[in-house]
Amino acid sequence: MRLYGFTSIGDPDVYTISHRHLTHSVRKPLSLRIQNAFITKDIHIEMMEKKFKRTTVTSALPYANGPVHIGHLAGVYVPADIYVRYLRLKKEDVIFIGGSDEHGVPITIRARKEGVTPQDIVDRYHSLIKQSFEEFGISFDVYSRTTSKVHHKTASDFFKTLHDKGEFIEKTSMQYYDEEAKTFLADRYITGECPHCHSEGAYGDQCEKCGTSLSPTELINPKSAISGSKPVMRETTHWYLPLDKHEAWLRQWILEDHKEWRPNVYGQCKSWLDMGLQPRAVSRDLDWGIPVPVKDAEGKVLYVWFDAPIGYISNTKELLPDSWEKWWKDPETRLVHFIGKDNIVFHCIVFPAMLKAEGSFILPDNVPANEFLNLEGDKISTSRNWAVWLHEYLADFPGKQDVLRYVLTANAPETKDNDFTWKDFQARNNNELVAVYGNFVNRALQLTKKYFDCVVPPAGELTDYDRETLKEFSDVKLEVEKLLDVFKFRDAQKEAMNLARIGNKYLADTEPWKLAKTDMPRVGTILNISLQLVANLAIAFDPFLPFSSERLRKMLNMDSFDWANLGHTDLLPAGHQLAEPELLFEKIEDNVIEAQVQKLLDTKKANEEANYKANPIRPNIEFDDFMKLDIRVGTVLECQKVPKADKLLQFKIADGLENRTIVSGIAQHYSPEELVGKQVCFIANLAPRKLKGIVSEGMILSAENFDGSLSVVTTMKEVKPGSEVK
Ligand code: B3M
Ligand code: ZN
Repeated sequence: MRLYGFTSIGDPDVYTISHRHLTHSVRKPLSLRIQNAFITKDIHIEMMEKKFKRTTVTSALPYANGPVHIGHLAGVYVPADIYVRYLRLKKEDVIFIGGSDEHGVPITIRARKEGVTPQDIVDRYHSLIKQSFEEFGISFDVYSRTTSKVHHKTASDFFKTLHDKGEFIEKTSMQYYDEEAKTFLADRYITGECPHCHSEGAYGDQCEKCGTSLSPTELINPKSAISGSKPVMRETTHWYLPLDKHEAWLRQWILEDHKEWRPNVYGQCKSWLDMGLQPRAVSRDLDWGIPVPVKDAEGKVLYVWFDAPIGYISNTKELLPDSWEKWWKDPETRLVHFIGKDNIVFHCIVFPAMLKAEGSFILPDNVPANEFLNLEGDKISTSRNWAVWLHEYLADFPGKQDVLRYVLTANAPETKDNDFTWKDFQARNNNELVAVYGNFVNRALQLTKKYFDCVVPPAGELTDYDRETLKEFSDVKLEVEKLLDVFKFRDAQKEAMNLARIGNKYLADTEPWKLAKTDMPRVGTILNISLQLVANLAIAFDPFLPFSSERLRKMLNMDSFDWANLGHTDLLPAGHQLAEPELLFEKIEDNVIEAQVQKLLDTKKANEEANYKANPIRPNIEFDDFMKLDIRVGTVLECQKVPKADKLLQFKIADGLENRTIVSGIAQHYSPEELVGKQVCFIANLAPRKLKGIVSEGMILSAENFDGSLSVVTTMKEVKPGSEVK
């Protein structure tokens, strides 16, 4: 990342930006009152130079086939909500669009499993998800759904426009068809033997055992997951968006014009673009979804990833039937998509290509995608019930929405995957929310109650220390603002907490309770200053902890908040009546946390038992059969990732004779550097086979943990390469 230094050169409205040999001046827009900024990202300059009248904020539409958990909240909805609340506090024009994604194959699979209709599934989860978001204060202006009439029409018309403009190509291909169920089969509906690792139960799009992406025709002995019958090949025609035709402008737009995007987002886009874009099918043979609105398209629906992002537009229409267009078509509107990292390609490449092809829409200005949040060291998983579900959290911690919001932002997976642990949750509540923020607020309010009967005392003469404290406070405020502007929510919240630390220290240093007998006017000054800081904190934390700020607003008896007032020291005039103080946060005890940890341990145990049942010990074999296996120890000489295969590593192994190449599906569990020099056990006489074009001469042994994580098998003492394992 480039470094820019900002230095004031006299005129308070003009700043010099120096970057190596380049020096030029920019005029500071009035809305950004930066005094002595030093920022590490050029994005801020872009934001200062670009003038937008309004902002359309969208957050990924969750699939309505399960409840939402802390991973959703941390990755998408809390950051989006912080940003929107911040803009609203700045009195900017903003809309916040959300909704459920109710199409797609997984919903139909779930419905089939439960013996209900897809509509039943989405009705159930749409309401549950919507309610969870409401309860956590995710302040959508609209939360609708992709089964709505408005959306069906909008998506259908969008397809038709592209179709009529000749923006699609039609391609006919052979696809599996289930003659018993009389339906074409989605990739996920076909199972069979993996052509690479030969395990059973691989899906038509991927083998979950070895991680190789597949196409259904590669499966050995394919079976329909619907009827169990052997599917046959049939011709089918689909519409494709020729992304290859969009590649040139996409390269320019992302790689040149949007260098300020987060490195993870930019990097993923670059690697997609560098691999070369291919036409993408935008229709499917399925009976759940939006019918393809052209002639002779019976049994075909829009691909879920075609209609879902259009859902943002449909939901805006639902919110603002008469004025939605300015939020999507006016170049003075800024469009920002909040998503998780698995949605990057759709929001940065496919959807922009759709919008561009349509012709009248603006493109996203930024796509601040997050990495993933893990839970107690393991990947969050719906199927393994390894999650903290929002509705369960609320049942266990009523009224503590802000605590979770705070902890999730403090650990936000902004640059890398992060971990949620209950211990950390407790520590952040007790040591930060209670001991710093809550403590300061409570002391300031209680002292005012005690000495001034809940009335704001007048401030007398300020000491140098008072002035320093106020100055320090207003500097930090600028820092919070700057970080929010560039989507660094985690750091912004940390700075907000630093404001509380300043307040806490001020009270500890000035000790007004010791002066009460001797110098009441000085006590009044100290408390006046402290109360101004409290009012400031309520504003600074409002985007992050809306419930607490609202309670504090009532205690302070303030009408409303305005970000522009942040840093001001006259928010509460002398004589202003405060309400009765209450505790803002309360300590969370060990037993409460232990209960949550126990709940997870129980889940783990249940998963282990289920896993054991699913993988029982296989039938006995004869000794001679065992002797056919030749297992050896080898030393890893080289190890590297296999291009275009997320899960594969290529090894060069010293095996005592010559070196051999082995390809192994453990890239998600080890980085190549961790393995070089290590001893591994491998099957030495497995017939060679090709994986992604590389001939693999053997198989490295790993133990598979119940949670699916892999641990490579090694020897307890170092042995000579080529040693037999028996
Ligand atoms: N429903 C995928 C997901 O929830 C998808 C997002 C759609 S955003 C338009 O991860
Ligand atoms: Zn496989």
